[in-house]
Amino acid sequence: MSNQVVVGIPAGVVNVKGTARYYINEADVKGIIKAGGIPVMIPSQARDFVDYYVESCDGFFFTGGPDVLPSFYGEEPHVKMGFSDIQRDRLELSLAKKALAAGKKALGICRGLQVLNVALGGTLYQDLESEYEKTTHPLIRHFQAAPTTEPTHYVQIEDKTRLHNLFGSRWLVNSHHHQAVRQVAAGLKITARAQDGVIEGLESQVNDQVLAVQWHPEIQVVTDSKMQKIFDNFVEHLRA
Ligand SMILES: [Mn+2]
Repeated sequence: MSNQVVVGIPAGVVNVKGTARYYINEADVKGIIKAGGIPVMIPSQARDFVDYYVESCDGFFFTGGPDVLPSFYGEEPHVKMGFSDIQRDRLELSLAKKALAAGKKALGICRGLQVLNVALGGTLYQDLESEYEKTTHPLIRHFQAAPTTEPTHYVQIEDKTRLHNLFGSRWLVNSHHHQAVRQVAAGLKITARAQDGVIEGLESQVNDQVLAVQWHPEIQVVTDSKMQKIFDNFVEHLRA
């Protein structure tokens, strides 16, 4: 069983009928298992054991979730900033920094892409609608009203990227975010953008450590089976 790979997945807290519980969305776990990886939950309170997780997991999957506290990238909270979870921020930022420094690989989805960017020194738009500087195109809708299973906008994908190998130069994706990457961290490159220029994908510049998308492939996979390729590609790279 030496070909098995273990994927650490940080979990946030959700309040269920007055009881605080750790959670990872089922769709995220399914994506990893279907790709052949073994998922391991990392509760946000386990921050003291980050070194253990970095050593014992082959890779890490940073999932969707609440807004990263802007103090972690040197800003005061914008009036349109959303819900946040400081314990999860602390765990994930520490884990991302230490894991990448140790040469481990990471998959980031939605908030996960943003966490990886912030961990490496990048910044975010706290609220696209109020902060995004309009370039050649007006801002499109990134917080779709349609069910998340349905794709709503295109992404343009850069040549010679892992994303391009999976989807080609253009693909229709879902969109469930009001924040986005502003300044790209050193060491990362942009792999996909929406029509308005909003960053929809990031990868490592010189190696295969980071694969990240702004949309939700784990949910879109219900209507587009190709979305599983993101998980498959991540786990394949963990085996390599
Ligand atoms: Mn989008």
